[in-house]
Amino acid sequence: GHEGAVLWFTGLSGSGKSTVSVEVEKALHQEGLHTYRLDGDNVRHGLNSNLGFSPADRTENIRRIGEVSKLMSDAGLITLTAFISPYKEDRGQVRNVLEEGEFIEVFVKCGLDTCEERDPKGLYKKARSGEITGFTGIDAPYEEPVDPEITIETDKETLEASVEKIVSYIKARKVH
Ligand code: GGZ
Repeated sequence: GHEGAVLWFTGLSGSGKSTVSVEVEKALHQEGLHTYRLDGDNVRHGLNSNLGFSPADRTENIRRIGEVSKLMSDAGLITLTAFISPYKEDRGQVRNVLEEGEFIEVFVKCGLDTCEERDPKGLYKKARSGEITGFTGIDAPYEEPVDPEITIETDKETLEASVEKIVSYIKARKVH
């Protein structure tokens, strides 16, 4: 049986990937499901501490996270990942290393204007002023998912509604 799965959140900085994934994890726990969450705090400071934000480094970041997610999913966990993962091809590669139905792409859709208004770490401001370069959405690309399993719109719907969409998808999922 394949009880594990990977909820792969993708979206701009400030779109709400972390916030939503934290709340989804809480809700899944209440359903008695076992989870693990991967995000910048536990991955970019450890496993991927040798990687920056060049296109090649982002690709390698996503590849490693994909492989780790596969192991965790094999262990039966619902794994939640919260990385920008800006390249369509890189996300497609992760989908390819997982089994059919195991990869659940969650597009965290949010207008750049809203992300920039939120700017929780002041990074958009630095990117606009040129203090940092190669920032996603400003002078580095974000390639939107074409056919994601789930789309949430954090600038249009409540956090509760976004969480409910994802949790109901997981509950309805057929485990082969
Ligand atoms: C985008 C950057 C950059 C650049 C640092 N571009 O809002 P945050 O701070 O917490 O989320 C961003 C995070 C992105 O790391 P990921 O591992 O998710 O990126 S990727 O999937 O593209 O590999 C932001 C911060 O790191 N950050 N520099 N240049 N975000």
